[in-house]
Amino acid sequence: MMNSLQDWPEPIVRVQSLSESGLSMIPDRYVKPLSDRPSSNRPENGDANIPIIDLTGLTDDETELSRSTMDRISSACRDWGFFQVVNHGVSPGLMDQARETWRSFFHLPMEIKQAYANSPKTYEGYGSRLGIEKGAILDWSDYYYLHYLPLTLKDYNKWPGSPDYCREVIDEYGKELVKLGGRIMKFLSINLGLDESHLQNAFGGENIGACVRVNFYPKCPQPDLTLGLSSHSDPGGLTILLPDPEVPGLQVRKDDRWITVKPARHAFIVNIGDQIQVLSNANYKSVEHRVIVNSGVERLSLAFFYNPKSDIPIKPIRELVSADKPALYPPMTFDEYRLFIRLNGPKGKSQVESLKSPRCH
Ligand SMILES: O=C(O)CCC(=O)C(=O)O
Repeated sequence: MMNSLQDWPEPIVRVQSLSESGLSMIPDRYVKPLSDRPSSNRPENGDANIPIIDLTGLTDDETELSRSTMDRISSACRDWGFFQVVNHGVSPGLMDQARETWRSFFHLPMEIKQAYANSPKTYEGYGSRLGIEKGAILDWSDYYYLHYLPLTLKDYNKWPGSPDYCREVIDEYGKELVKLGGRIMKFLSINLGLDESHLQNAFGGENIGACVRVNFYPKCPQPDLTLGLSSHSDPGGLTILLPDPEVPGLQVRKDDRWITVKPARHAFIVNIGDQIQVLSNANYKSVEHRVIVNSGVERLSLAFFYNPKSDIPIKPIRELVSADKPALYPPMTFDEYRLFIRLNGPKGKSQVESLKSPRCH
């Protein structure tokens, strides 16, 4: 297994270089089968959006505003698996700085970026594909992936050295996002009827993992034939996404439609990952999402993954298991779990579904 993760099955092509070469047709290996193309589904309801939740009212006191905000978070977790948060406590200036720092990185000369080229062993660094299946149809994006926590995995040498303030900005951003992640974990825990630190403790308490994936979606001459990121659910705990404020692209599955997220100003997009689906015994669902691209303008997003400690077994929380609702998933560590996506790439929700105990079908 480990050997098969040593290297990519084919030479890596940077999507940004393809885009900048000015080609008018995309190469075949980016052309999706008809059923996966952006327009293959029922047209979306143009006004629909994921819930936008203002966290201002969330105080420790049991005020009405506080209760109604908690109820809105609860419904969003059950009905959508996704919501946007505003007034979340992270400074808008830091959000803009983080995004623009990464934009500067992606606009550096290719030789500089290539020094950080990644391998499928840890995925850390500058990458252009997920999964190592030879001949796979690829997504129209490049990315940068790095570990922020635990400290034993944090390695500045694998973080960009330029722009020269890049590492400092990532550190500052990471610190704020760990704080926000911890707060959201409390809300979810209380809403599940648990003690406020129960979910966090199930993640390993202070010893969580945290990673960043910066997605760069270059302009695409034939956006109707491909996707920037194929449909997937996030394998980790919680994802806190900083979207591109100017360019929509993220689509969330709602029943049999794809809803395009309209980002609110200085909002984060929060979504439930597979590990919380498992811990909550499917009270909360990790929902499939994908990214569409366009011919006019590039798009950049920062995904912050707030994950359980990677070597502890994750299984449905005892309080959420009953005779009526038996445990839907067997225990599995996050290390074991994420090998699937590292080998197979984004594949809808096939992994978490395949884990379900047979007696529950
Ligand atoms: O670019 C986006 O808006 C979404 C990115 C995403 O789904 C991911 O990084 O897992």
